[in-house]
Amino acid sequence: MTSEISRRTLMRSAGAAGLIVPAAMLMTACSSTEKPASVGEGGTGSAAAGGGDDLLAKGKKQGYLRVGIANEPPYTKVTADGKVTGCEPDVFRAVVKSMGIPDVQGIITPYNGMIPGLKANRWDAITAGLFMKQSRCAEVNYSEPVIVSTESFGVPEGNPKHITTVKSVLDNKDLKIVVLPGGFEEGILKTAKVPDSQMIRINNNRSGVEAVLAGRADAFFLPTLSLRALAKTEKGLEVTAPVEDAPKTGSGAAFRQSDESFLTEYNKHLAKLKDGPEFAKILDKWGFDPDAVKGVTAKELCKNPG
Ligand code: 6CS
Repeated sequence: MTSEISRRTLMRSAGAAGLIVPAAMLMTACSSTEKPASVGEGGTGSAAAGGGDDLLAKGKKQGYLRVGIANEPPYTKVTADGKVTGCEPDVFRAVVKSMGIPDVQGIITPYNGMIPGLKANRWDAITAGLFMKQSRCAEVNYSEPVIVSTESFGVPEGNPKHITTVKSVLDNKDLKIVVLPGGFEEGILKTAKVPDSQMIRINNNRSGVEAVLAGRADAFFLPTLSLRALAKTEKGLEVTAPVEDAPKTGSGAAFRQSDESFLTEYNKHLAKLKDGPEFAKILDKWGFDPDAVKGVTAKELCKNPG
């Protein structure tokens, strides 16, 4: 499985996106290999033009597909040596491998750039844990769900402001809540009519935690497992129990609407993966409950408001 970064691709992506790729990744870049990059930032490569058959043929021909990711463990994770992993990319890689496409190349991007980037053919799919909701399902086609997960608040130890539900935020107008721009949690607060003045938008998870620990914000609203992963290294952060009045979250791979035939094939192979041991092995590895997604459909999750 290709897992190295091609220096040429990284520099092109970084240059094009104006983003700095951590030196560590460049250090591990293989110089002139034909292997595709496994991760870049804000890439501008030429992904498939729409049209499912093209996508499958293209993936088989070049040996990989490009995916939009966020680098937010355990949903997505780029290792120090540039490997694209995490629950969603690992499931995606297993499914497309069974379709005859051996590898995956990741492009790191903020959540609010994922659908525009997919539509602009900068990547071929989104495998970031981009939770399903009406507005997103109107723009892209999701595979059947891979994960179902919950939301929590990251708060200072002891949760001094007693932030446990969306209602507790609504009831205290002084509370400032960090959310990711265009993220699912921002949408939950908007749907609940939380004033915009109570939201602090930060695009970097560690900066979100720092804002809470420094007292510039009262909580960071993020998926439970993402906050628990951050709390392992960000001392002083407490993760609340799952937020009871947040909608049920879940995601799968997201594709362009023009790639309908690819999606149909993808779902067939995903169903086969779910019936075997590998699916549970991947989800268990990243801390997700493989049984939680049983019986849950994209149609159901796409009814989520916002
Ligand atoms: O779907 C979203 O927008 C959210 N998904 C994850 C995995 N993290 C935060 C983001 O807001």
